[in-house]
Amino acid sequence: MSYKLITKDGSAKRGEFTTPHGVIQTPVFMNVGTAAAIKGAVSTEDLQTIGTQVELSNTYHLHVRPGDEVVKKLGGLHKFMVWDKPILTDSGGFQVFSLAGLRKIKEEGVTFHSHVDGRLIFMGPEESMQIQSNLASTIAMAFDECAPAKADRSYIQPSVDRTTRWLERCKREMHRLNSLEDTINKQQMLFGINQGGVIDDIRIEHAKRIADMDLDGYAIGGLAVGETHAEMYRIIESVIPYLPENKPTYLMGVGTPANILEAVERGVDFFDCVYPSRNGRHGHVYTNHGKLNLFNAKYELDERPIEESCGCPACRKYSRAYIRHLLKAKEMLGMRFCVLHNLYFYNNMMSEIREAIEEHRYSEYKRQKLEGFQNQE
Ligand code: PRF
Ligand code: ZN
Repeated sequence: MSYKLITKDGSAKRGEFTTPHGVIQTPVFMNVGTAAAIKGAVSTEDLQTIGTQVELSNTYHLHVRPGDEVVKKLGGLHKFMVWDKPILTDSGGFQVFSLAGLRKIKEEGVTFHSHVDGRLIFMGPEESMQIQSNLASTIAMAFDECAPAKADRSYIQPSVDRTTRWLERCKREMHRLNSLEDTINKQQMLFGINQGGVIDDIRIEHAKRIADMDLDGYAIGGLAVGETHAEMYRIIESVIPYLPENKPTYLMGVGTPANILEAVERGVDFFDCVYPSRNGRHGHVYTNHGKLNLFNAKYELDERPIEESCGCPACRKYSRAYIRHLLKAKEMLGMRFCVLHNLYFYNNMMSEIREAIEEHRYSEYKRQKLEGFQNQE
């Protein structure tokens, strides 16, 4: 068993997930490097400095460019990026539905146009597993359909049934690939993905079915796609009791610091989101007193760091005034400092969360943290 539940505080889990690329302490925030790069000129060496435990890349993007066969020839994603800790790859399911020019969904898989050169590509469960096996990530995600937020029962039920059949095919294909002589990571792990929109009974039935499939972990997909926060929290609460407690849970693509605090309280182990890097690139930085927009004129002569107590490479030395100047002058260094700070902020919050759960004071920690975010400077 690779997941060890260290302790619980209410429903919040504090876990330890052992992988062939090292141990992941949960709850954890995975740092997003979609195309094998963290946007904002952040290197894997930087990731070591800011406390990153897991890097996340995308099957779809790397298949399109540089091509998963190229990455395989170069020894896999770990060697390519020079990152020896865990990597999770998303299956392409979500990116194909949200980014690429989707053409058609069939039982076999989906056809879509590449966002790079427009060429027609087919991807099904087997193709997704083959690409992820070539990339040789630590954890591969199942190929799923993330249904639109507004979809009704008549769309969602057949979509979820197909996602279940796709999961069975993913499991079979991963088993086959892991036993091949020239597979780089023969211990690649597979996480299943729960779907079902905001319809509780479909979600629960699906959770029960995938829980029986003995996978390495379980994700909750199809959320943060336009439903309300209340609906998202309700679905997490509905589904978690039906997912194995002795396996990691992963809420895909979530979210704000407040969303993460709420989801941890309901039993989620893994998170990922583009917010810290995307906001950083726009000069929006997280602090314990809410978000700051460093483009604001009030920081022109502000000699304080972004956050006094922060240990990130930006805050240890540089002022808000200097970083504001860099951003306004469109110097890449401005973006880089903001992204490093934001990722550090998220990673550090996860470390505080783990400590609070261990000391069984999570609800008080969450209350204080959320209260702080309200006191915008
Ligand atoms: N499926 C996959 N990746 C995802 C999602 C999903 O539903 C989401 C939804 N928030 C983000 N990333 N495969
Ligand atoms: Zn900082």
